[in-house]
Formats: sequence, C-alpha cells, structure tokens
Amino acid sequence: MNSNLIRAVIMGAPGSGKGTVSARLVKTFNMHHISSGDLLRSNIEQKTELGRIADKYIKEGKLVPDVYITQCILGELDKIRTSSWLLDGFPRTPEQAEDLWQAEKIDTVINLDVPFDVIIDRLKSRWVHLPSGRVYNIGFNDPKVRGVDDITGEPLSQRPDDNPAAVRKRLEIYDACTRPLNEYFRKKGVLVTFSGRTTNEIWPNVKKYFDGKFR
Ligand code: G5P
Ligand code: MG
Repeated sequence: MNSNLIRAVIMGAPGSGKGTVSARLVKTFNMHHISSGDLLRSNIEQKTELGRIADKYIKEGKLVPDVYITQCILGELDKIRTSSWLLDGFPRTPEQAEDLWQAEKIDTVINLDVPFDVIIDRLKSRWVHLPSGRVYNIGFNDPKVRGVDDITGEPLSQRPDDNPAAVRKRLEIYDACTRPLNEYFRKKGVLVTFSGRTTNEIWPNVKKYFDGKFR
C-alpha cells in the first residue's frame, strides 16, 4: 500500500462545518470524501432498503442504528483502497469507533470545536442541493442565484432535520454519544482539535496541520 495515502476522519457537532472544511481539504489534498449523512440521504432519494430504514431516524434527528451504517461505510472504504480518504460523520458511537479502528489504519482525527449558539444560528440559513450534497449558507457562501444550485441550476432545499426540534435532538445526541469519542481518539494519539466561531478562522489552522503532517 502507498504510504503517502492519507486516512483521516473529521468530527464535530452537527453544523460545526465538517462538510465545509471537508470540501476544502478534498480540493487541496486530493482525497475522496465519504460523508455518512450524504450517503444516507442519497439512499433515501433512491428509495433503497437502507434509505427506507434511515429516513425516519434522520427526520427525528436520531442516529441510524450502528449495524446498518457501519457495514455501509466500511463497504465504501473497501472500494477506494488505493486512494486517500476523509471520513465525515462516521464514527458517531463507541461501537462505530471501535469497528473502524479495528478495520482501518487512521492517521488523524480532526475535531471541529464550534460553540452551540453559533451552530443553531447557522443551521437556520442552510440550503442544500440534495443530489450532490453541495451546501450553501445565506450570508456565508450564498448561491450565485438565490434558491438555485450553482452547478446544475436545480432548486435548493432545506434539510428535513434542520428544523429546530431535530437540531435540538441532534445536539443532545452529539453531547451524549459522539463527543465522548474525542477521548477515545485522544488516547489512541490521533486527535487534533481546532476551535473557532467561523470556518474561515478554523481552516488556515487545519491546512497548516495537514501541510506539516502529509506534505
Ligand atoms: P450528517 O449529514 O452527518 P451532521 O448533523 O453531523 O449531519 P451537518 O448538519 O452535515 O452535520 P456539518 O457538515 O458539520 O453539518 O456542517 P456544514 O454543512 O459544513 O455547515 C453547516 C452550515 O453552516 C452550512 O450551511 C454551511 O454553509 C454553514 N457554514 C459553515 N461555516 C460557516 C461559517 O463560518 N459561517 C457561517 N455563517 N456559516 C457557515 O448526518 C445527518 C443524519 O444522518 C444520520 C443521523 O441521523 C444524522 O443526524 N447519520 C448517522 N447515524 C448514525 N451513525 C452515523 N455515523 C451517522 N451519520 C449520519
Ligand atoms: Mg455535513
């Protein structure tokens, strides 16, 4: 296996900017981006068996059970053995973390630390192009034409789990199930935390870290 490959995970609360930082990392460091949320939403769109199961959990802001998501993600990683990759949104539970750690060699886990008050505000103004996963935010990265995807010209929508009740649930679950994984990866010696209130504040530090570690 090529030892220059990067195998990285990006973690952080819902809306902390994982997708936004991932897009910048993928462009700068030529990595495959695997977002568990995008994969599930694409399964829902295509009405697969996994999509049918995931739909109700996602709408309520709850986690999809480990058994479905772990198999799906490890299967995706298997398809890109010879590429660098960035895993976004997985793992989220101790069981997922352990299964991933057993299956793959992880070089680094990036943890985005953004205050909840900032996140709650942001998610109100998020618009997405569901088929591609492209994400916009009014006042931060606006689409060129309001309500329309820059690349395809198709209409943008709001995510069903960005309503206030689902956002509250997602943040609660993050605190209870996912935040404790920081300690798990810290003990493994691979965790790096980046704190800030905006992606533009966090991104230069993430880039500098990747430049130092992987170039
Ligand atoms: P997802 O899709 O993984 P979340 O909840 O983890 O969803 P989300 O909402 O996708 O995370 P993000 O990727 O961290 O957020 O953030 P983002 O999209 O980049 O940024 C959020 C918004 O803020 C965007 O509009 C962006 O443009 C804007 N923004 C970014 N930076 C700034 C800034 O500096 N300023 C401003 N003003 N705006 C900014 O998972 C969804 C669901 O799928 C299931 C669960 O049900 C989950 O709830 N799921 C799983 N279930 C079990 N196990 C797993 N591993 C699962 N993975 C997914
Ligand atoms: Mg995301």
